[in-house]
Amino acid sequence: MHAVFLDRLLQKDFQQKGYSLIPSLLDLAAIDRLLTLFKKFEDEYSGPFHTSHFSTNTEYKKQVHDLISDMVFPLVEPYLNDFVPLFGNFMIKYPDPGVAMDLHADWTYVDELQYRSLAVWIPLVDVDIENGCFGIIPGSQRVVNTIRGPLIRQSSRNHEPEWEKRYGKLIPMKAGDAILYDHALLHYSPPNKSDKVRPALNLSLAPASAQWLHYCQPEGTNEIDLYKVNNPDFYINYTHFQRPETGEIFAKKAPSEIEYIDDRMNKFWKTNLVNKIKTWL
Ligand SMILES: O=C(O)CCC(=O)C(=O)O
Repeated sequence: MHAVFLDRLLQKDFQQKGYSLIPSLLDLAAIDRLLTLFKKFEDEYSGPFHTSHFSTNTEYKKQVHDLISDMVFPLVEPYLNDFVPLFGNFMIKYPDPGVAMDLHADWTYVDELQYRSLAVWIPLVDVDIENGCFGIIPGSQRVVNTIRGPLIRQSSRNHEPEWEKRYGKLIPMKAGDAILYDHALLHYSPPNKSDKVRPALNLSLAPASAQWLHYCQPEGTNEIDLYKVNNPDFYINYTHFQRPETGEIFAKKAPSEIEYIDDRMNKFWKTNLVNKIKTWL
C-alpha cells in the first residue's frame, strides 16, 4: 500500500482515524485572497449549499481550482508521499437552519486497495456547531465501498442520522485550519444556524503514480461506468451527474453489484472494538 504521509507516525494515525488536522495552515493574507475570489463569484452561488464543482461555468471552476491549488498545495505537499492536486472547490453554506450536508464519503479517485487519495477541507471563517463545521466518523474509511461516485448509491439511506449520532465527531476549527481526510471517510456538516455565510474550500489530491479513476452512474442509466482519468482537467470539464465528456471508459458494472454499507455500519462498534484490541496487542 502506497503511504499517504511521509512521516511514519502521521501515517499510522491517518490510517487508523482516516483524517489528520493541521492547525493554521493558511495565514490571514492567504485567507484574504481566497475570500476575495469567493466574493468575486457571488453571482454564481445558488441554493443554501453551493459547491463550485456543481457549476457548468468552466471558467469560474478553473479560476477557483487554480487559486486553491496554488495556495494550498505547496503547504500540504511537504507532508505527503508524492501527491498531486486534482481539483479544488469552494464549499459554501448559507444560513438555513434546515439544510445540513448528509453523511457521505467522497468519490473514488484511485484503486483504494493499493492507494489512498485525500481531500483538504479548510474553512475561511471560524466554524463550530452553530455555522456548520465539519463532522466525521473516525475509522469509517475502513468499512465503506471502494466504488463511489455521482449517483452511485451506497446505503439504504435509512440509518445515516443514527450513525452520525452514535459515531460522529464534530470538529470546530479556526479560519485557515485544515483537515486532511481520506476520500473514503464518512463525513457530514450540520446546518448553518448563524446569520452569516460559511465559505470553505476543498482540494482533492491523489498519488502522482496512481492511475486516477472516476466511477459514475450517468443520470437516467442503469450502469456504472469506470473511467481512466489521465488529466485533472477531466474534473473541471465534468458536468455533474452526466456522462463525462472526456476520459476513457474501461469497465462497466451493474449498480446491483454495489453492496450497501448498512450491515457494516450497523456493526461498526464491533469493528472499532476489534481495532482497539489490536492496537493493545
Ligand atoms: O462544506 C461542507 O459543509 C461539507 C463538505 C463536504 O461534505 C465535502 O467537502 O465533501
